[in-house]
Amino acid sequence: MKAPVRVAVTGAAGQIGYALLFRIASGEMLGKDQPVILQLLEIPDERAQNALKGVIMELEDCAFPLLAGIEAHSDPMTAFKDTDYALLVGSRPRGPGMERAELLSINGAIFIGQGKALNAVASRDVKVLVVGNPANTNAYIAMKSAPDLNPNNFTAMLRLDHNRAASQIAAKTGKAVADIEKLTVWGNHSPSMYADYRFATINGESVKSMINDEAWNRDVFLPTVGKRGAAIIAARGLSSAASAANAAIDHMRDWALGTNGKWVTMGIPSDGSYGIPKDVMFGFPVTCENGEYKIVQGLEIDEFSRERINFTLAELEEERAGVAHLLG
Ligand code: NAX
Repeated sequence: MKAPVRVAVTGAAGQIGYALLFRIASGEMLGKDQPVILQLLEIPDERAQNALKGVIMELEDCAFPLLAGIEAHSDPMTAFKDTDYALLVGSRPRGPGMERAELLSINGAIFIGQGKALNAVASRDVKVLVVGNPANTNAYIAMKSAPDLNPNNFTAMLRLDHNRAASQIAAKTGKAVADIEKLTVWGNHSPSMYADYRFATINGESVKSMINDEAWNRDVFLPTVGKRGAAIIAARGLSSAASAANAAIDHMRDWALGTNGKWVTMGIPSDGSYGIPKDVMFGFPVTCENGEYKIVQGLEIDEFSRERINFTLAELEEERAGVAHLLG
């Protein structure tokens, strides 16, 4: 059996946490031969800490053979100690009447603190996934607050958008979701994202030619994927949790264990590819190997795609400008 690795999860007593922790502990994220120690962070608030205690009791009661330890924390400086993986799920949701600037600055403070704590105490190879919204900008803030860590170790979750796009395409074509390859989502995890199936194939056949309907792409597919989160809130009265947890598992598993050449979507700091300014935390098509991701290069960006990419980029640039004063 391998030596245990440390996995920190923030917002551990929340909805996504509840759908996520049991799957990490059962080996679905890092493999059925990889023991894990869970380092769980919640806010110091008594109700949150009590809820966390309850979740821990349930984790214990599963008697997972791979769960080598569980810790409850209220301070990122202890929660992130030596952690190899950090899933930053907890953030402050937008309250009624809250201005965007206020949301960005409250979350700015959280992710500056967590970035600094990772910088100070996490494993030097820690892999960080930010789920808490606004995910891309929160990941950017954490990355900028951790100057001693490799910026490429900070990522944001676009995988839920990717999986949503795949499921819409499977439904439209009547094919199996597992057979869809070379799909991607560019940009921000927000309704501005650009889900792009121009390069996608199903058993080697072009999805674009199979669908052959630009109006469906523009008027049905993109709005459906972009507004799927809102549709789930409208139907369930709560935001997506199990599908978000599933996407977080997919993202980390693929990053850690590799994709065997398959494309997946990750929000990562841009290296300047496709004209996206360096450091912008942007959804790109990537492949993963040996614990590292690599942007798929050489894709043609047509006029419609450039417009959509510029639109989601402008939103991210605006968010980045909105937090610049916090980062000094
Ligand atoms: P919940 O409100 O159920 O849980 C969030 C938990 O985080 C709470 O228990 C809270 O006490 C805790 N928390 C807040 N601030 C914290 C901090 N500074 N340190 C540690 N814990 C903290 O929300 P949930 O439904 O679990 O969603 C969590 C986040 O994921 C939200 O920001 C949500 O918007 C975001 N999402 C992101 C998605 C993505 O694709 N990137 C999709 C799903 C989800 O909407």
